[in-house]
Amino acid sequence: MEKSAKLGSASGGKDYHPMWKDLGLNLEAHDQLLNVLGQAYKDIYMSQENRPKGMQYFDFVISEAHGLRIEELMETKRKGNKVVGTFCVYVPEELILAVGGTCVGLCAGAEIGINEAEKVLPRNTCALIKSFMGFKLAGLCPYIQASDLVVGETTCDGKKKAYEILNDYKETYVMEIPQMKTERDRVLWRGEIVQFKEKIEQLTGRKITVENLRQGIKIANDKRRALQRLSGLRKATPPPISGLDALLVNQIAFYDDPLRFTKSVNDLCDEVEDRVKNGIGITKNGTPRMLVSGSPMAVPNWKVPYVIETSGAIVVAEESCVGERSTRDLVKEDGKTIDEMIDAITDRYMKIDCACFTPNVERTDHILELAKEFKADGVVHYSIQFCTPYTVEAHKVEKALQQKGILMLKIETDYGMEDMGQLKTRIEAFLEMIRK
Ligand code: BJ8
Repeated sequence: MEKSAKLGSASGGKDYHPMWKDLGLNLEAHDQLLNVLGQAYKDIYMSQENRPKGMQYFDFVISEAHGLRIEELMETKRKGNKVVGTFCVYVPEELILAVGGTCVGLCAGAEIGINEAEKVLPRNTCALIKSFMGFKLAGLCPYIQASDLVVGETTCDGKKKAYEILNDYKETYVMEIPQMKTERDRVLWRGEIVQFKEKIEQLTGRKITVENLRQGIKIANDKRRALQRLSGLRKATPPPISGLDALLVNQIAFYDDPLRFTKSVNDLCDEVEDRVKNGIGITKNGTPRMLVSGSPMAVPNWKVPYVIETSGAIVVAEESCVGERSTRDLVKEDGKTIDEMIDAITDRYMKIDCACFTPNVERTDHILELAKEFKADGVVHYSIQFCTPYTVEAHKVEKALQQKGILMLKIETDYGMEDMGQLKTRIEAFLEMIRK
């Protein structure tokens, strides 16, 4: 991708309407979405000061998220490769990459399309689920339109029941995720991965071999390594990059070309590393450092970090699937047979500590570790409204943090902007408590 487009414009100058029409998007509503997104991006991202220059690449990717990136996906499809759309970090990307496929995270972070979603889903469904359903039903997500297959998972009840409805509009293959982490659950999950491998082979007409799977594992691991490197640099005092920018990089990881993305993150890290060496920060020393923990924040869900960072604090880490939870663990790369590689993939994914699991003590332990490593002054626990797993688990998290003397603020919100003022008041009051 050339870095020449107008930053923050959601179309980059070229007219993609013919492509969007071919994909079956609702052109009028989609134009409105891009206008809203372009404006929000300018207000939230381009207003930040002192950003690393390396963020220009990610600004550009965002500006072309529905344009050039979709063109690239259509091009790879013309060459006979497949595009697989997903909603969860449990879907093993390695198997898709092995056969030259592309794995993309589907649109699920905006309120638009909600009226359509509420025609088929109860109103009190979490915003992420309503969002993906709304994007599909309102004809707004070019990624789902470009996907040859959508892969869902039996994580929370809302998602697994919504996939039954989504399947009426787009073929949705569902992976069964266990609810516990005993040996029996591992056996179930390994079986699911083997079955998914067969599904991908059938979809692409290509065999997964030791060589191509090794390559798939390496590509996915390299991406995670680059994101781990960026995360590690945020431990510095003062923090060298804003939480908003780091979140953006993690969000883009779900749909950019993985090789180009990894290189761009490493380039950004080189620059950020220099900042750390020279003591250059994005904020002054003494700015309260926040760990945000909980439900994932899909593009363009920037509300909570935006409010935190415009209220005098900085986000230093995200304990979330768009953050540490999806980048922390690597797949072992020393497997010599397909069976060993499948074992390594099984083990890596079994470590994901989604609140859909019970018990889920690993997550609480990780939050405590992160709070310590990143020298967090407080934790903002974020649950998407009506997300039972994270909202209920917040109680255990708060108790564990209290025992360590770390303050936590519980936030439950949707994708709407109506509660921005109220959130700001609560976050400012929380920061006041921390400063005392
Ligand atoms: S591994 S966090 S990406 S399921 S917010 S839809 S849990 S009601 S998104 Fe998730 Fe996979 Fe878990 Fe991660 Fe349900 Fe909660 Fe909505 Fe959620």
